Amino acid sequence: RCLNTQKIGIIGVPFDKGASKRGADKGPKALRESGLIDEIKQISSNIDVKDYGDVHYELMSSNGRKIHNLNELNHVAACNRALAERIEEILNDERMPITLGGCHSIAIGSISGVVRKTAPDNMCVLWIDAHLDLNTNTTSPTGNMHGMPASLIVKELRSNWPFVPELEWCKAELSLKNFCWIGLRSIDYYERLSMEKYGIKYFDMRDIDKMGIDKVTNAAIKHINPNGDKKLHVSFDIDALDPLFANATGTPVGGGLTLREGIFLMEEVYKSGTLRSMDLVEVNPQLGDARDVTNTINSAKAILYAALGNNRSGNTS
Ligand code: Z70
Ligand code: MN
Ligand code: MN
Ligand code: MN
Repeated sequence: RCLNTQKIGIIGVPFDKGASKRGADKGPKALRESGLIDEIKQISSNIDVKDYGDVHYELMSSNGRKIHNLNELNHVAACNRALAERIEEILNDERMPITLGGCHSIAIGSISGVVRKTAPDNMCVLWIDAHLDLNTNTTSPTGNMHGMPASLIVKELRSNWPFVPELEWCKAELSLKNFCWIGLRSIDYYERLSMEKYGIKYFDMRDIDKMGIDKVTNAAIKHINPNGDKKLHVSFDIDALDPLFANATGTPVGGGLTLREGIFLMEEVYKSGTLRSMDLVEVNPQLGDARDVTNTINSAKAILYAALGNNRSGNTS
């Protein structure tokens, strides 16, 4: 076996209950049916990819009461708890977990699973998104938990959360210091206040216009991983891309990344040699027309292939 074997584990999360629109649960199936696994194998003969199938979960017994402004909490909590265990399993197999969403609430489980196998100070997170996803149940204008995953996994916001027994398994161990956002252009009022209060590092679309995607990407990677010794998790929300390239998603926002910027960003991530785990979320094949769906799936795949070392000038192994 080649020394540079890249061992990858794909896990699907057919889950959309963190969002208000239905259909992101069909993302994993649409991606697989478009040939994802075989195409990954074609990137390089050094890639060894295993498909772990989909996450299944059972609801925990509930007292039927509802906590304020956390839509579908029981489903979000149960699904993510199950996902965290599958991520642990993939890491125990020494594979890089790639989580196919599903809505972005699934980052609660995917990142929690990674933290269980990594010292929190030894990992960092790049959050590629039009949105910040840093709401809590008191700041969220919608109650949709796909707008909250980042706030549940960082210690700085722990005290902003009430005690939520369903989410007790989810420990807030990461620090916002180890996070950077790229692609932002839709931020809620209280999210903006949090950005200022906690000095959150981000490059919004305006920064990309000013600096260009090369400088932005490398400044982001350098900021969260100055010595290159940390393990990188990338949480990629497909709505970071402009709706021209990814319209089949629940909350498209104009003025986003071009597909080329998205690909370049992930090529730089690959080149950094630090990528350890990744989410690819919010592909919703039930939105838009057939052309929108095909475009979005092709964009999502191109992003993932760039992260796995696909070379636009041709592959040699
Ligand atoms: C808003 C909220 C969101 C994705 C929408 C929207 C969050 N900030 N995330 N679509 N992917 O409801 O919290
Ligand atoms: Mn998101
Ligand atoms: Mn988003
Ligand atoms: Mn700025």
